[in-house]
Amino acid sequence: MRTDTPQTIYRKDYTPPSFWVNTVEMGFDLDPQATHVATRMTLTRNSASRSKSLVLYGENLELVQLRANGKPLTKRAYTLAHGTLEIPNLPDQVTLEIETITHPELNTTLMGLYVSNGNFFTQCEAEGFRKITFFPDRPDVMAKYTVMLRADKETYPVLLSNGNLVEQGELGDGRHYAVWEDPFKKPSYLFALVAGKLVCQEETFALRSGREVLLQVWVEEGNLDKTQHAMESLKNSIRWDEERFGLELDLDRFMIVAVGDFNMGAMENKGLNIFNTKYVLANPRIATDTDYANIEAVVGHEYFHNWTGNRVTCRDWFQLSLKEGLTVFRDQEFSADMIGTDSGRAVKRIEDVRVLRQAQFPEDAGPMAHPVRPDSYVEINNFYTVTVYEKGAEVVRMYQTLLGREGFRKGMDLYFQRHDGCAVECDDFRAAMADANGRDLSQFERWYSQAGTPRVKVETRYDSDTQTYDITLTQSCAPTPGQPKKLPFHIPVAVGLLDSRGRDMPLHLKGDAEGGSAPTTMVLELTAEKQTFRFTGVTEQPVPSILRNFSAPVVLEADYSDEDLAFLMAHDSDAFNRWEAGQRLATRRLLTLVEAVQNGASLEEADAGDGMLANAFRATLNDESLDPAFRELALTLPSEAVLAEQMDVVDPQAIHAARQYMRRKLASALRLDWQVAYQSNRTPGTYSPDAVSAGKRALKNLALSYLAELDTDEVHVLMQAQNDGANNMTDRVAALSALIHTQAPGKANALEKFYADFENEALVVDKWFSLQATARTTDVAAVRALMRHPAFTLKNPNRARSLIFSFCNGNPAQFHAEDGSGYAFWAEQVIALNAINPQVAARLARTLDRWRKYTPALQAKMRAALQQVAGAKTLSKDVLEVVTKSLAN
Ligand code: B3K
Ligand code: ZN
Repeated sequence: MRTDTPQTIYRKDYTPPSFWVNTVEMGFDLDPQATHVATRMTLTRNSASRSKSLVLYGENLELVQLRANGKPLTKRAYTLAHGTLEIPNLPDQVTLEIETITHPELNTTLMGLYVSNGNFFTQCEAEGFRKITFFPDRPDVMAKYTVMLRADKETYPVLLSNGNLVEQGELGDGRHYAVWEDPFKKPSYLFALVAGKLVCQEETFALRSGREVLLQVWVEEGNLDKTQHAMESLKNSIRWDEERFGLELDLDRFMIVAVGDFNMGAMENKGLNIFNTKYVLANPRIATDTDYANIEAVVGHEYFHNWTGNRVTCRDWFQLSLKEGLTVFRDQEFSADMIGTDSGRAVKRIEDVRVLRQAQFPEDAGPMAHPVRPDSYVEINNFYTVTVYEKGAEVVRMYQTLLGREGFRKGMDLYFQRHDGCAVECDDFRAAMADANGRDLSQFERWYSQAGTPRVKVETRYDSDTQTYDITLTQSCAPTPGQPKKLPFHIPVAVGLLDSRGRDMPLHLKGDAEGGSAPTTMVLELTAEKQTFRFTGVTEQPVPSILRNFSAPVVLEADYSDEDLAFLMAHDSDAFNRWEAGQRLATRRLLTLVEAVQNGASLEEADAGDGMLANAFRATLNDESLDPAFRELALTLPSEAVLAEQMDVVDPQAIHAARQYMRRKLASALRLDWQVAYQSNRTPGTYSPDAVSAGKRALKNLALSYLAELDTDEVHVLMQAQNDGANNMTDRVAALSALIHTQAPGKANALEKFYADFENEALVVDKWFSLQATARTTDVAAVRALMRHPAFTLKNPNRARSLIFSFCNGNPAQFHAEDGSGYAFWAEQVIALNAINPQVAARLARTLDRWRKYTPALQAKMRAALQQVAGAKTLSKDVLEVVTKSLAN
């Protein structure tokens, strides 16, 4: 916590460290009140550095002793101010010994060493290691670590750290110790320790090379019935990285540990991944299909970091997307490959693009917009964003789209060949891709340096005389903070042409060599501001399918007619664009209705006689050739957040009213079809989270949620029966969520029973809170009442997110109540959280960053709430950065 004006860090100011660290030995005497840490490191002066002094960082530490080459340093031999310890006049080779004390139990920030439910955990990325000891805590300083943990044996029977267990034993007086050695050099942010009462599921696993490794999933006692899926996911991840990228696990032991108090999803510490329980624990009773899929993705993600992040790491935190964008891309591909089918891959792609549009496009258009490789930050933790992660993954995906799978693999191979064991930059990755494929990717650099979502406008012209078809693409990108003008991006645009029967036409691009069979999808490379691509031999007027599989993270402006969209929705061989066409059609209708609401017109009149959307939806719903999972996505209307993005001035109430009207309309127009879909997509028998069963449940439960809009006795019975008879959490939650949106007589009971059934399952209690937080009838007063529930606490991030974040981000119509009560509530919670956990508080602070996009009346109230937070007496730099940037002109 600081009150002085926080410093901005710039990428251009990077300088190499004055010393390298070769080895680090650490001894921990673990005690929740005061943990004593003794660190011995050997350092070598970096001849390439111009600065003479050794710079170490430390936060909230008591410095007990400092010795250089065995001699204590007096206070005159160093300076210590603002978390920086500077030691001048050291020899070129030096051994430094540091003793510090930290107070884990008082540490509510969940960074550094902290206590959760009586056990010790650490979180060091990005700058948490400096809360454990003084250290050159920056990712380009990589060292070999040996760690000795000492603690009371009864209270802390399990002692874990990175790498291999090399020794353990008794210390007398009821204490014991363990020594861990990590054979690989690593930056301090990958350090971890865990100590406490934990149990594990373990297995030995044979790598492709034949080497056997030990895999462990550690949890609190009582949770061993929930580790199987994480273990399976880990084994699948190891196999996948061997097969797809030829990358093998480099350690003899790989551990996953689950912790209930955690700021994010999980952390890739070398050999000792620490996970939020949400991304480990699963069984059919407590976890939904989505939970199962998320666990697989996050286990994969953290495992894949072992190469992309750990073996090759980041030179500085501006390069964060080097490891995060790449690793998200890898986990997306892994999940898609685990489903295995083409249509399954498309479903996964649609889900990923939905996240991008719902969260990243708004970020790119708001005051916190930043390039994938940012140029500056105040608090690095604020830059673990959807831009760095998800847009970063899109950037990596574009290499694969441009170079092909094989070309991409060649680039990856060269990247590891060149940089294994090093801390590098995004530019090094791009260079490896370019050099391995003999391609010039210099313009592609702009994806890293320019913020904002490019817009690509499409114009087409068919000439029946010459049988040519022209596609003209024009790109532009709106200004973002600090970047008024943008240069053209290198954009891969995958296109196909459909004939009048909906079949793919063979593509011949003018100027391309003929020969071989003509492709039906072609990647056009848009590099100029405006470019025309001419197709020849086009025998009839086609309907173009543009940006297939979402080949670039752009907004596509194409003036399709309604008929074209319905046609593409019915015929496009590209499943992504098939989905996209339906979403466009629905968005168009919904925006018309929003306008009607705003003008006080009747929605029935505005919509009179228009059956096009309902007919298209019906055709999709009943098309048995399509996967249920795809149908579920296609029949889900664009979210209120996505609709808001389409408007110049956002009116949350009008959006909500229009979308609800459309849901009711589709519910009654397709009533019989929903009923049939409900019945025919049941999944009787033993629960399995596989993609086919999950897809059926998703479609069945979508049908239930539409039917719930009708609020009839018949539907009440259906929901109640599902609620009472469900043998898995997916169906149980879906039934309860449908129930609470109706007048069903059993709804209050069902809510109570759900709590009673699961009150000892923290992750399910989170679901119980978030279901209520996002219910249409839940207003601020109801949320405040829920906060008084004995199970609620702000201190646990999952719980805070389940209620407060769910309400502020997931219930727009109530949160944006006209009286501003939602904003006042938000300000209160940001300030309260700031005192406990700045990282979590700063995430919540982001909720209002797009205040300028709302109606003037809402804007004024939002600004007042932001100012209230900005004016709070003590504010972390995390929250201060967000509110300051939000309010800036
Ligand atoms: N690398 C971590 C994120 C750390 C966040 C620090 N505030 C998890 C991940 O992306 O895998
Ligand atoms: Zn990551």
